[in-house]
Amino acid sequence: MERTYVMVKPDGVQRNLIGEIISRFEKKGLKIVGLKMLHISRELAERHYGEHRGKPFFEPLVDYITSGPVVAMALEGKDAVSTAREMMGATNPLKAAQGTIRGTFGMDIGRNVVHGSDSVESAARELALFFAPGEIIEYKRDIDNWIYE
Ligand code: IDP
Repeated sequence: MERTYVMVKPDGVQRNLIGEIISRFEKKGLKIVGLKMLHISRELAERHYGEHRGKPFFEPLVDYITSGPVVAMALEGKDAVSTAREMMGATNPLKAAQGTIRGTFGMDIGRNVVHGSDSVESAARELALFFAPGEIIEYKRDIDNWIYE
């Protein structure tokens, strides 16, 4: 089973979309193995988005992601990284397929409601940035027999 890092961004929190977004992942069958609210520091934001340093949107992106609390999630499941990305839709919400989270709830690339790791490697890196080892919870979910063959 794979793990991914998903986050409700500050606009998602302010727009009362926390429950809606978590609910979509839960209903899909992804298992929540880590969950918390935090206010991201500039230092953490700059590490998380390190690959974008130097790009014109880097500073506005750090301002955005530190502008209010976020909800951080560790999700586990079959192909969790690509599954969560597909559920979120394209980075630009106006390009994201209808029905996806960004396609349903977003208008602007700089306010795109959710984050999800883009590869297994970045998932491991981001999970380690946002969760201490003891904050990822291993547990058995009886319903898994009805979700997986
Ligand atoms: P992703 O979030 O879909 O993986 P990335 O290219 O990794 O997309 O970009 C990270 C975040 O930076 C995006 O989710 C978006 O909030 C912001 N971003 C990316 N490109 C732009 C841009 O051209 N203008 C403003 N913000 C951008």
